Amino acid sequence: MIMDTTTSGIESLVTEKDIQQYLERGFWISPKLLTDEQIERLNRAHERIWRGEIDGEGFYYEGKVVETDFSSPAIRKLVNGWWINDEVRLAVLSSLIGKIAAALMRCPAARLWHDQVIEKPSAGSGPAGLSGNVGWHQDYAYWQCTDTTNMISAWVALQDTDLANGAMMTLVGSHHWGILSDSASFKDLDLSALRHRFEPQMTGAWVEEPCNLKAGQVSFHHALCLHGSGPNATSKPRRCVTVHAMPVGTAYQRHLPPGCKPALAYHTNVRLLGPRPHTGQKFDSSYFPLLNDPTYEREVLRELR
Ligand SMILES: O=C(O)CCC(=O)C(=O)O
Repeated sequence: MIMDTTTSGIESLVTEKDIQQYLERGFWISPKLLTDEQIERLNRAHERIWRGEIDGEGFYYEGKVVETDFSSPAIRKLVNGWWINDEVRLAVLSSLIGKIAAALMRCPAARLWHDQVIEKPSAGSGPAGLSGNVGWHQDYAYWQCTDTTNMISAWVALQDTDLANGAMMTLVGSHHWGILSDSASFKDLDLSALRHRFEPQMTGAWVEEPCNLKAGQVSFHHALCLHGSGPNATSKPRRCVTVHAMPVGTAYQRHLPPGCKPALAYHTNVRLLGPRPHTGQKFDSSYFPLLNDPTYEREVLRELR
């Protein structure tokens, strides 16, 4: 894409054609959205997080980070890094990502559902095995307590990323297949077994596409888009921050949609609605902020001009 640096807004970064592509294919890859300095700062943020350092006076969303086994190639992740790290907070609440997410969801504005800080360590010199994999899954399989499937994930690359270091892969058009059964399968590491699980439910062809990203590019995928990833066969960690977002006005739903197991009708975010949540109650408190912090947007647009 050619940047129109004469305009000052986000419209120069995501066009109507890009939005159509997202709606057809279920994902869209942005141009570089972070400056080199921001990428460097987020890499340092990762290191601080994995050392157990926290900013501010608050607490972890899911309790203290478990002791990390740095020799394991298994993925490590922290949910809601923005609660405890200032740099992650800036990136996650960025209006740059928020406005693009809203444009792709075709809604007036986006709110944060939650974030994830994810590191896929190097598989080392031995055979990679399955332990660094992320199983083919649909994000909405975990989010069925919300009243819309029109949710989105922004995967922010903190290094050049391709299949060699375990890039995410998406299945083209799979968001048109609806919610599949047993697709809360992030932790099922056998990608070919999962393909066998999903093939009978598919209403289109199995077309994998790697999300090849330069550092600072962001891939946006629909909550029903099947995606997963393989091992990191390089010597360096593969790092990202993911921003999971929803349209303003998204509300809680208690009813169990067909095929939804009771455990999946619950999400830890539901407790943030208070002790007696009710169907129709909006996820609109400060736990689910509007994605409108202009800091990153200012810095990036300044650099582009
Ligand atoms: O980092 C990965 O390989 C998977 C991330 C993911 O599942 C997501 O961002 O929704």
